[in-house]
Amino acid sequence: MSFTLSALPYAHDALEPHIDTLTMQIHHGKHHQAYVDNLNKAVAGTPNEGKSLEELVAVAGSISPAVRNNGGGHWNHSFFWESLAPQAGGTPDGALAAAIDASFGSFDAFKEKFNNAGMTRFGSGWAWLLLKDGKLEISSTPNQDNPLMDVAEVKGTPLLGVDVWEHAYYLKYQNRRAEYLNAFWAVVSWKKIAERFQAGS
Ligand code: MN3
Repeated sequence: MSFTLSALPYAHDALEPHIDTLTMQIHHGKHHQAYVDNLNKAVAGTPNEGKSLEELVAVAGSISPAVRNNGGGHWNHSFFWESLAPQAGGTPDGALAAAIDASFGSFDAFKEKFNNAGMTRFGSGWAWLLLKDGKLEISSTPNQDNPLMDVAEVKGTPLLGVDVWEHAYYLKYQNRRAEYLNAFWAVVSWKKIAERFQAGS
């Protein structure tokens, strides 16, 4: 049973103008597809063939770099597409909003800290909002690592992640990562993030 690329849960142009159509086409159809293809190649004929993506990610520190990087890439991008939606953005409500206020002071303070995690990740990687021991935390990871990995500096259950690899924003925003990070908030599906929060807390 090999890994496959799921279709996007919306059209390629659905996140315009915040995330542009061509970026979505290349990011999903080329970059994410390549992680899937390279993961399948890396596990073929090894004891890791047949293991689930979650099983592989959990032991990232003791598997080959090809499985760690491409398995992380497949997991992270699948999670990312599901975190976004057209006509989304705004602010969370209910228990998630209360937890964000309690952990970070306010929604604006949370956004600032999350954006800062994305801005200060040198090179390529991800910024995360995660649940750790029942509390919300913000972290960032290099390359295609994520908080589910045994090698993560801050381990926990990811609720929201943003891809800060240049391939996620360069066509529209060029070197302006801050502008991309600001635009990202307009397409965050707080409905999905709240579901993950409920399931994890
Ligand atoms: Mn990417």
